[in-house]
Amino acid sequence: MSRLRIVIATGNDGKLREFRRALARLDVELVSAREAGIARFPEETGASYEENALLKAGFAALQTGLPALADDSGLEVDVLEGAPGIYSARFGGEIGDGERIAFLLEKMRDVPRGARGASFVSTVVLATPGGEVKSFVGECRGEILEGPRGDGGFGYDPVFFSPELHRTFAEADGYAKGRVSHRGRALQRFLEWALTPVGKRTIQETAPRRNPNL
Ligand code: ITT
Repeated sequence: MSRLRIVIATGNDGKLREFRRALARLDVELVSAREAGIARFPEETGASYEENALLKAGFAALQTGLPALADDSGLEVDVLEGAPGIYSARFGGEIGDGERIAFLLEKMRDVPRGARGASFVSTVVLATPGGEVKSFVGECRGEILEGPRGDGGFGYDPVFFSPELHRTFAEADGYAKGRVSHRGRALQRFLEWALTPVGKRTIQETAPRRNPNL
């Protein structure tokens, strides 16, 4: 029998690597958006991480006829009142990761150590072509350093210092980041749910929501 296939609905190769690593235990074939022939995703017009993740997962599920998983995530900086949040990918405009980090550091230039706390937040959404939806959230705390350290990961990883790992996410290896990161935690919750036999799930865990976009 052929294995169940799930599309990973992201155009971000860093995220894709993290999905593959986190879900390696699942006996399913993970198909990237590129492999599934998806060249572009709809504009992220949602007002929350969940709405944006659903836009991506729902779109991929309908395009491919396969269940799809997407993540929408962001960096919430305490002194910036939670910014850039859902706008993290666009913070500072159409620029590269290095310039985006420089833009963030400039905004935090006068913020002393001890006041540079931040959270990474992720909502992972599973959507089926039939319109069922399930969400999983994950969060992690850290501090924004005054300069980048390390060359692994992607996005804001070089300036996000994790007290749990005693290093930045860009200095940590992928397994360590996956153990404590926002996306890693959301995906652990998805895994626990996916690996729980249906008869052992609570009613709340079993009942899917309907995709409001359909
Ligand atoms: P897809 O929408 O195609 O999945 P994206 O990068 O545009 O890719 P988002 O819209 O969810 O993804 O934007 C999240 C942004 O937040 C991302 O581009 C990074 O700048 C930042 N971010 C999220 N998770 C991160 C992580 O684990 N490490 C570093 N930066 C992260």
